Amino acid sequence: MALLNNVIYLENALSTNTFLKISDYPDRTIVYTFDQKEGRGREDRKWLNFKDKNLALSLLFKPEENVKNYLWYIAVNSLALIKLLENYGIKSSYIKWPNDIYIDDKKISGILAESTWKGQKTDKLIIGIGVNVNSSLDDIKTIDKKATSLFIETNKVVNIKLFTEEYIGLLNKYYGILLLEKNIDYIKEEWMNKSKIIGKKVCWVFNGNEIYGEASDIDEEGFLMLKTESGLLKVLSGDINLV
Ligand code: BT5
Repeated sequence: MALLNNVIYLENALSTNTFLKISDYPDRTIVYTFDQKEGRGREDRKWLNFKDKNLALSLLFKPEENVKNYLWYIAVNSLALIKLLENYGIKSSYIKWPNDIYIDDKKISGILAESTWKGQKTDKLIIGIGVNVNSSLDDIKTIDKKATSLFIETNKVVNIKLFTEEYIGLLNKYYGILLLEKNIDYIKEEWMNKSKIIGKKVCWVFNGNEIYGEASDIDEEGFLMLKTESGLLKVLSGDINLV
């Protein structure tokens, strides 16, 4: 039986992450829609969706043990998408640590990981991903950052339903490696391979601060290590930009 076998399609939703947060579904439920009306990004930013052209998909986990951080989950979602994009002929997509997928300097996908707690215990872990599948150049122009879609990159309209089924298939594969085989080494290696920032000069932006350094490694917990003039720093949040 597939690991993620409870899959719910919604005609529309305000936000698939919020939907899972406020409702009561079992561990390993997937919810998706092609019409998300109020998609959320990190730090109260907005995630734009273009009706019937974009995928908004969220996964619910109800872990038995507290999850120290969500980075391996974000990694799995990213690796599954990169593999799928490869299957559609795009060989150059990469991870902008920790939660974005880019092609060149354009964002095609973003991930929002959230949790809810019952006392000291993680109750829900929700990993939501938005993917620009068939959005047009005109759609993308309304986004305040450089962005792209699978359609723009390949000039072919994609069957979004099939794309989603294939993505769920790959999520099953990669979550199997993380949660059943518990092979974090494999996920870490693949994640580093697809990250393109290891060994490069980057700028870490957080709370209005900017720190420059070299992205040197991803540690055992999935955090990025930044080599700076004042020593090695562990990047816990914020954004990393190539310089
Ligand atoms: C993210 O935040 O990139 C996380 C996006 C997560 C969306 C999914 S959809 C399913 C689930 N349900 C939700 O409500 N959310 C999740 P962040 O790194 O903060 O980036 C947000 C920024 O990306 C915005 O401020 C824009 O600059 C840009 N952006 C917004 N919509 C975009 C789009 N469709 N394509 C590319 N970039 C976009």
